[in-house]
Amino acid sequence: MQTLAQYLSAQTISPSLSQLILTLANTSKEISHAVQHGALAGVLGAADSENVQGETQKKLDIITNDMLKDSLAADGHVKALASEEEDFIVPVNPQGEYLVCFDPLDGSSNIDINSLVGTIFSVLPAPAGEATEQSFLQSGRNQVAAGYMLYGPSTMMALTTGNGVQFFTLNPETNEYLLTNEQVTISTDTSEFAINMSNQRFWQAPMQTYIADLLLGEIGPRQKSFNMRWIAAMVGDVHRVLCRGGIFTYPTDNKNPNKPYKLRLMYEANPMALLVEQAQGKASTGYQDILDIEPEHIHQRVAVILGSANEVATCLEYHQQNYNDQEPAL
Ligand code: AFP
Repeated sequence: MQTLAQYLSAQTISPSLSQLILTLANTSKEISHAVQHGALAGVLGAADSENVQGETQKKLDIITNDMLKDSLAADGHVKALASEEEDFIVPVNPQGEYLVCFDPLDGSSNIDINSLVGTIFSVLPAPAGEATEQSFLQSGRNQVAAGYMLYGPSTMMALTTGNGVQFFTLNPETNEYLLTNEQVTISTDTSEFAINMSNQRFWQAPMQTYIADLLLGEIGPRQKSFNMRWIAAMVGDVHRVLCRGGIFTYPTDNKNPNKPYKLRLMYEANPMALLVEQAQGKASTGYQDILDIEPEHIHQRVAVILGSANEVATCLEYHQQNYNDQEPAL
């Protein structure tokens, strides 16, 4: 089996991008180690702080954020980084060619129940000049690499550099990522959906109607039964969709009028949308492809509907019908 380094050296990508991906991969090995040790390392539980989004931080959110910041600063190719756990962008190396956005520990509310968590990353080209927040405000189509590491029964990495999606599995004996699945493709059709059903009453009409029709099963317009899964970590739900198809959505809701969307564009939706498109799936807000969004700020949130191409297309048909709901401004 090819190691990650061997795989990267065979790709037509710059040596600096290969090095950066290896830096991210090496840091994820340390994160995996910390996650695996859990209570033994005293890393579980909440920290005494909130992030810029007003969410209580877990100790591991802070530890993993610091690990990634330190390793990306040492890498030499990163001009600046943006993290879910940082209020502002962090300038790193004025000579760097790349900007990196990351969610150091997605699904961190799962950490205390020993369930799936992961790291999500997105790499953008750095514009010339001093790095500012404006430098990061590029559409997801500009990403030169994106992926995630999943800390589950085994530690895995999903990666795209624009040449399809590959999965690597961390060999615990050698501490090397090995290529285990090449050119991953998402089945075009599915009978499985992922949504937080407890928010049903807060959704807008298109999603209410779409999910109601799925739940009707054989006696409804879809004329087949659908199964449901919800991991509460996007990284786990998207991994399942890449492995066996499905539709995953975190739609617009009016639970909190000041926060109509949950998932973050720059370090959740964009990297996952690139992986999904590279695996022949679709990723949309309901009204436009996620990768076409021109970001307005680094912590921006968006509605997400992604997965099996035909199922996402069906869901989008509900969004094209004439309901009275207006999509809230981003
Ligand atoms: P945390 O990292 O704060 O746990 O949030 C994870 C997440 O942003 C995303 O990964 C999940 O899909 C989603 O939240 C789960 O949200 P619910 O709380 O509605 O289950």
